[in-house]
Amino acid sequence: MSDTARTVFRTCPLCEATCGLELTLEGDRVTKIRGDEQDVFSSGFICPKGTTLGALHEDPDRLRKPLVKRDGKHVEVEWDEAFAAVEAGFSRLRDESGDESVGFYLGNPNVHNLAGAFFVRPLLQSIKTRNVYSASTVDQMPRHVSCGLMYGSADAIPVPDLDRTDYLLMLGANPVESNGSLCTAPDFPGRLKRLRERGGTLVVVDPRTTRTAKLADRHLAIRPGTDPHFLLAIAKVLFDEGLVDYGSVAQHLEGADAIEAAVQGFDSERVAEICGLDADDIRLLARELAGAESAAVYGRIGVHTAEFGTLTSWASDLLVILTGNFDREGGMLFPYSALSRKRREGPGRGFKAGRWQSRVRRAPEVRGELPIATIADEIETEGAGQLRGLVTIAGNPVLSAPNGERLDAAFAGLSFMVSVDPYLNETTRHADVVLPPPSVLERSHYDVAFYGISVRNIANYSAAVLATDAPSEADILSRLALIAAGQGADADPKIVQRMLVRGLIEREVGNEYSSIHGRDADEIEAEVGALPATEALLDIMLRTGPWGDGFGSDPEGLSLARLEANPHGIDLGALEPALPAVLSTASGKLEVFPEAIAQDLTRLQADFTSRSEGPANDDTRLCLVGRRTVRSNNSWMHNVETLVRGRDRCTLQIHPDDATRLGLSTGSNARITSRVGSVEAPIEITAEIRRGVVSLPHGYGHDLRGAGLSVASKTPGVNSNRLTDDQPLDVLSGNAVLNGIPVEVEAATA
Ligand SMILES: Nc1nc2c(c(=O)[nH]1)N[C@H]1C(S)=C(S)[C@@H](COP(=O)(O)OP(=O)(O)OC[C@H]3O[C@@H](n4cnc5c(=O)[nH]c(N)nc54)[C@H](O)[C@@H]3O)O[C@H]1N2
Ligand SMILES: Nc1nc2c(c(=O)[nH]1)N[C@H]1C(S)=C(S)[C@@H](COP(=O)(O)OP(=O)(O)OC[C@H]3O[C@@H](n4cnc5c(=O)[nH]c(N)nc54)[C@H](O)[C@@H]3O)O[C@H]1N2
Ligand code: SF4
Ligand SMILES: [Mo]
Repeated sequence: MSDTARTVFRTCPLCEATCGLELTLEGDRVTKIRGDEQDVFSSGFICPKGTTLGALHEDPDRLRKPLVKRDGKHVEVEWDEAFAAVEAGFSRLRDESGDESVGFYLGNPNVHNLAGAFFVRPLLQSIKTRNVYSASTVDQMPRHVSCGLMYGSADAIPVPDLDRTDYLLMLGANPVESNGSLCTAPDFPGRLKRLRERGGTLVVVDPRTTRTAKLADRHLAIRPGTDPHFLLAIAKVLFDEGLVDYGSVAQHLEGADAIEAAVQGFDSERVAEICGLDADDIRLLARELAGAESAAVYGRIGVHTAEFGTLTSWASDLLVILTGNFDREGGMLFPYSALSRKRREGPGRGFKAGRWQSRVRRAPEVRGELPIATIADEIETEGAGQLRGLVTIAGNPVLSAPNGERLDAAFAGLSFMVSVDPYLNETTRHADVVLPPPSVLERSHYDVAFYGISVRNIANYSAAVLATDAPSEADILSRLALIAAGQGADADPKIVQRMLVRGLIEREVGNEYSSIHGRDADEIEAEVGALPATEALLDIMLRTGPWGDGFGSDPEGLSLARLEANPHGIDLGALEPALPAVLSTASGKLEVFPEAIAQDLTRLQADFTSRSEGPANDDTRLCLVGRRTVRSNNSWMHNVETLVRGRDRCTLQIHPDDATRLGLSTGSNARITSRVGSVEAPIEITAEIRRGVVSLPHGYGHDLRGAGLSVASKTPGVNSNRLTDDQPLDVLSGNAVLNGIPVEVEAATA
């Protein structure tokens, strides 16, 4: 290391794993990134994406200045001009068609960013619109809904006690490539290996023999879309064989009496047939789950982005509850993050969805959002309330949402669009104004969301590595909020920021359960007054949280200052049982068989009947599933040269028997056609996929005119979401169905 070099530590914000990084810099240049061996959580683990923070910062395609579209072309402008253009666009929209005609789409990186955590909400509140959409409805919304119904809060999400469990049943997840989701655990692969080293068992249910499946004791290559039937068949075996034992949660359960009757239809033999599995495996799994010292069940994208996503999420927790593994060491536990609000026993407000419906398809609202799969309907369908203007923040729905081609055309027809994004991507190329936030090195970081779904309680704050004169993303979002609220393009973003800080303090001093209840709000505000708003908000939340210093009441407790003094993070320990205090259902109980689930079960029973009788069992009818590879991150990191180098990863995986039957050979292309679209992709013949199933990764298709991704466009791949259908939804959550799509495959002619 040269004399001028310096080392900094920061958490990687790119995925849910929250790895600690050690960065070496010469001046403003990152010369090396490796895993931070002293990080309390990741202990030096890093994946290939973690080394690219410098490349992302330096990427010449990353926007440094706002863009405004003139005569169909994007040109760079100064910030004031860009905000003035936003103001003009918003006023025109509102005059022409009212607030409801403005919509929002919030993409995934919002949850990886403090600005997204704190400053999106005031923006949404500044306009009276129900047109709010996000990546959650192509992702985890089913899990929010099942947890909301069962535990009372959509954010009370139990996670497998990965480091202590003796048995893990995993469905539709591939953490060796994805590094885990809704289960924050840096070095997930290492943790799975250690599970087996200590004598534990890993079972993976996935139509593909993934790298995770290769680590498992057992791999069951299930037919896509049949996981809920499979899980309920296991539940039935537990009842039939007298293996149900609720353990210590029994006293907290509501609705348990009705479960046995409800699962009677899911006979192992019949279910095994539709799943394409062996009934003995179903029975074995039931006995193993019941017999294990401790056990957890974990499902992810493959089972959530499916027609019965919510039901499946419920059924996976149900098995944990039936076998006495809920809320106990080695089973499933609720994280208690440093930003949690303190828990208290007794009935809560419970979870409600469907407070309003989407205009065209009448899809129910969930968590204040409508399904992204219906946004094209709202844009295309004329009449009062038609969606005419859109703000996208950190998203790329043209590539990430179903029926991408239709969506692309719909966006082109909008009257006004603003995007907050560092890239001119397939979606933001439609924007009239693009507002780029500073780079990943130019912002501070704390994983607000992910420490709430983490396998240990951790707190870790990273200061910005490099300074910048450009507006922070907090400033950009605040200025948008002020414009939307009619305060004009020149209003000072500090107005919004001070309001947020003051509002939080006043809520805390007014809350009888807060550690600063009754304190003087001015005094608290003075204590955080010197900090930027983002840091002030974080500091207040940390200090009034369950581990906080209470602004003096517990001098040993957490504060931002304490985190700054601990650049490798602070480990607050393993997860602990949280019942009943974690429950906030209206009954104050764990609603193990919620009414909404009971109703949806009739839909599953109908599906079961049609699958048993119909052609769904015929493996010559192909269906499409997705996949992830470790070197990519949804749609937006294909512009990093080191990640996309080498072989084409956007291939159609197909089983040798299917390839032979269809006359497909390696080295040529296949044409894949679904109800909504058709694409061509290179063929990859592999026995590591179930017969009857083909797989394409998502996030590709970088060949659309007008985007500015020079590296990605050299190996564009195809958009798998031109095949996924925007019509079927998981009814309870509004989540899109991205797996198990019926397709036809043939040799491409050209
Ligand atoms: N490298 C990389 N890492 C990422 C991302 C990325 O794009 N690339 N994205 C991040 C994000 S936003 C998320 S949400 C997480 C997702 O994290 P994971 O859920 O682990 O994601 P996938 O790797 O897509 O795993 C889904 C698996 O489900 C299987 N599957 C498909 N259909 C079915 C089915 O019907 N039943 C069953 N049992 N399995 C099925 C697929 O074959 C696939 O292996 O990853 C995060 N991490
Ligand atoms: N077929 C299929 N489709 C899928 C999935 C699947 O498994 N199969 N997975 C789904 C899942 S789990 C997800 S999460 C979605 C993701 O869907 P989206 O969130 O819509 O898409 P991303 O590709 O994550 O795009 C993120 C955008 O955020 C920008 N960005 C990055 N960092 C920042 C930042 O700090 N600030 C701002 N303002 N912008 C930033 C990037 O430039 C990029 O344009 O895709 C979904 N789509
Ligand atoms: S696993 Fe996720 S958090 Fe860890 S280095 Fe890779 S991208 Fe970053
Ligand atoms: Mo996601």
